[in-house]
Amino acid sequence: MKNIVSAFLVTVILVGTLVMAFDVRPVRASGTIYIRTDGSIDPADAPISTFDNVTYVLTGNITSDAGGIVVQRSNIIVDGNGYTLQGTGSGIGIYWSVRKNVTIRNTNIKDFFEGIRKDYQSADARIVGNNVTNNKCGVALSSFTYYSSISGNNIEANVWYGIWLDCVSVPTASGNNITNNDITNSDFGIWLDWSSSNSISGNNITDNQDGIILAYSDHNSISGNHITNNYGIGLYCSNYNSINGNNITNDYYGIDLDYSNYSIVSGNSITNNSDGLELNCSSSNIISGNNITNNSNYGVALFSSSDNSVSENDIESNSFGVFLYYSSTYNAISGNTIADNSYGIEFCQSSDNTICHNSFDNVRQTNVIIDQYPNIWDNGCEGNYWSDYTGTDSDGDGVGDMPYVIDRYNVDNCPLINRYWIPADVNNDLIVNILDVVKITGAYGATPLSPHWNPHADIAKPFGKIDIFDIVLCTSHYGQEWP
Ligand SMILES: [Ca+2]
Ligand SMILES: [Ca+2]
Ligand SMILES: [Ca+2]
Repeated sequence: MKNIVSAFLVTVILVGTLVMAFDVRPVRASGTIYIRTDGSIDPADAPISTFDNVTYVLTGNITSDAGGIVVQRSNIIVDGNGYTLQGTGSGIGIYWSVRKNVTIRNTNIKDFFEGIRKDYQSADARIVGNNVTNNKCGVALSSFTYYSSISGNNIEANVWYGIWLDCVSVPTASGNNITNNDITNSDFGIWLDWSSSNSISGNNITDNQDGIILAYSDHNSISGNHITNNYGIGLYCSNYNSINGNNITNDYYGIDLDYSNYSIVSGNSITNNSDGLELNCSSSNIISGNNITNNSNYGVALFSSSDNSVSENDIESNSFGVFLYYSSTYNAISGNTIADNSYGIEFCQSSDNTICHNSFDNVRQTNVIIDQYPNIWDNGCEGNYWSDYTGTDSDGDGVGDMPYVIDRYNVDNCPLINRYWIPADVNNDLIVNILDVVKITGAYGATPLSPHWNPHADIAKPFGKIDIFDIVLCTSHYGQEWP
């Protein structure tokens, strides 16, 4: 009996020492911990302390087989202090609704159904520097949640969504910033549903199934993200979005717009994906200044997509540089470098597109593949540069003497002798010098009806007249050479 009591006491002391040594005071709350409206913590013995009813600091790990923490008080900070809020696969790690100005920081949140959820009319939240892992959904913002930020979090291995902004009606989650998070190993890195005017910037989005998806979501900005080893950025029925300066590599597709209009895609690096940039049934978008290289299938592909502008992009070393398919019409493709692709540009059942001022120099000189649907290949005085053009330029105006004939419905009447680079190179000889100035002064004062009119010299506004502004633009580039 004495030995049994001794053993029991030793065990008690040992366990007590271990608990003190590791400062582990687990709360196995079958229930949930509440931060009540009056500032109290319920249950009172939960490992959370506060001195001012503003900052609530975890003092130990918490395990819950229901919801973890429910915030019922506005204007507070929950600081995890590096401790872990551990779930058992259901419930929500930290939840609040109709509360303003709540900050959640430095908390490890794992194994819940949802890691963090803030609901209806909860503005000014800050979700900062947390580890949110192994939940079904990492961070969820729902209806009417405004002016909140999700930044600097590690959001990893959440089964469905890393970050999910959702709502069932408009206006929805508006004006939220999602910045500088690491988001990995989810089905969807970031998903916006019916969510407008949000900013997604500077995130590392890696090894998810999909990187960023917008559905029915307008006026969002997606910029400066690194998106690797997922599907890249996908827009579905989403308009007026800006996708700028992202680095999208080793994804299945780089950027995919489906039924999405009036968006601007600029300054992105879209490399080493299967498809670079794809538009399906999407109109009036601007695709400009992107680097679209080394994609194994298409560089830029338009399917049943019209009235888009594709300009000033480097489209190089893809299988197909530019691909227009299924009644893609009235698109303007201008000023692009389309080089070293297996095929430069291919058309299928697509007409009335304007292709001008591009530079075509592709593998085995397969610059164009076309199927007798007519398109426009020059602007009346200048067309494109073709690496396989063999004509001469007897009058030295930079335009070849003979047209570049693709088929009888597709003719570049004004093929350029050298690649088009800047308007100031009036005679297209790859240097801006006195010869260009002379071309402009020779046409000075002319309008299109004048005998000495020279359309190549009309490089600056007002267009339709050669005047001092054309000379000023030219001389401002004086001495410049390609490249
Ligand atoms: Ca000529
Ligand atoms: Ca020149
Ligand atoms: Ca002018």
